[in-house]
This record gives sequence, structure tokens and C-alpha cells, in this order.
Amino acid sequence: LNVMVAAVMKAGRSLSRDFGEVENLQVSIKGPGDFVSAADKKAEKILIEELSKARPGYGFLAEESGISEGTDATHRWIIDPLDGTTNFLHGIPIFGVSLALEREGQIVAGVIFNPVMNELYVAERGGGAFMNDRRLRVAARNTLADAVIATGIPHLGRPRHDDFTRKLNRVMLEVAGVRRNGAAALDLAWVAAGRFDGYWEDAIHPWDMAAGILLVREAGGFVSDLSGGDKMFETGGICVGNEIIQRRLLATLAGR
Ligand code: LIP
Repeated sequence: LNVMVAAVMKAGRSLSRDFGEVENLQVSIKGPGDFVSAADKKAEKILIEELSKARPGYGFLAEESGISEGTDATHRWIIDPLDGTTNFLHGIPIFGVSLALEREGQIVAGVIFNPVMNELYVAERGGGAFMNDRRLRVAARNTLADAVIATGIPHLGRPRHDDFTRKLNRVMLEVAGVRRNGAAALDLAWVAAGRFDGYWEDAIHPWDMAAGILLVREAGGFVSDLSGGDKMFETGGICVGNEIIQRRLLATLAGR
């Protein structure tokens, strides 16, 4: 965890500096509605350099550079150097670095850092979840009518728009409020912190969710894919909350 925190904070400080001069950054388009900037690339380079120095041989799954096999087949870093790229490029201070460590296919540590809000989220399997050293618990609200639920809205070039609006309609009618913050890793961290009561999204990537899944679980929350299984990475779908909210949200999404 010390290695992870040091790497994430270094990458986060780099993002902070670039955020101050966001209008001068080089931006390229990966696909419709999907951007990458010099800031993402710089932060990813910092993470890969720091982590390779500290743990030579571990493999990587990184948003910008993809998969690289390590000599150590049991460990893999999962990296999103800048989650919330669109926010970042619009000067919206809701973005962060997300880093998880997988051991034999299981997420064993996760760190998420929002450098603007100076919030550092840390979780280790079996060791609890923390934000700036404060222990986290998911919210205790147990009816959807009291719940604030976060989601992600598909953008240009993303599949399943109709499916999303159907699901949103069902949820809207049941809950106290719906939010769209634009950074999946932070959405998950905010569920762990009890700010959001639940969160669902479809068509996101392992790097958006790996660290956040562990944070939610270690904060006492429940996590599944959109069918109630554990194929979040494979399907890109995720639904989280405390035991009751997670179950009710899943049922509402499915129209039950
Ligand atoms: C983004 C997410 C956002 C989600 C987008 C995208 P990026 O990640 O965190 O909330 O709705 O589809 O995946 O591209 O900024 O790392």
C-alpha cells in the first residue's frame, strides 16, 4: 500500500499541475466522445515507472497503454491514470487516479486519489477502507425512497442508450435523487464513503472499477454485475450499495 499511495500521489500531483493549465494541453480523440490528453499519458507514465521500480516483474492493465505481461504471473496492476477525463478537460474538479493490485485474479489492494479535493481513498483486502485515514462505512439508509443513487450516462459512441434510459426511468421513479458525477472510480469511492447510497453503470472498464470495487466491499458494501453475478470486468456492468439498497437497485433496474 505504501508503494501504491506514493505512486498515486505523484501521478495526482502531476494531474493537479496540468489541471491548472488545462487550456494548453494537447488532446487527442480515442473514439467518439472519448478523449485522452497529455495529462493522462504523463500520469500513466509516472505510475508505470514508480510501480515497475518498486515491484519489477508485475504485469499491467492500463487504460492508455493496455496489457503488458510481467515475469510475475500472479500479480497485475490495474491503472486508470485519469478517471473523469471529460470533467478534467472541462475544468470540472471531479477526477482522480485509480490503482488496484490483483493477485491471482483477486483484487487485494486499491487506491483512488482526487488531488483537487485532496481525498485519498485506500483499501486492502480484509483491512477495511479509509479516506485520509478515516475509516469508511457505506450508508445505512435502507429504502430507495431515501437513497441518492449515482450512475454514468452513455455518451456519443457508447452502446446501449435505450437500455440506459429504460433503466433510468425505473430508478428515477423510486429514489430520492440520481447523480452523474462523471468519474466511475470516484462514484464507487463515494459509495464507500456513504455519500451515495448506491451506484450502477453499464459498459465501463476494469480500470474504472477495480480499486473502487474493493473500497465498497471493505466499507461493508455489496457489489455485483447487472445480473447479480460477479462478472463485472467481463460484462462492464456494475451495481453497488449496502446489502439492501444493492438488492433493491438491481431489482428496480431489471424492472422487478
Ligand atoms: C469514464 C468514467 C465515467 C464513465 C465514462 C468513462 P475515463 O472514465 O469514469 O464515469 O461514465 O464512460 O469510462 O475515460 O474518464 O477514465
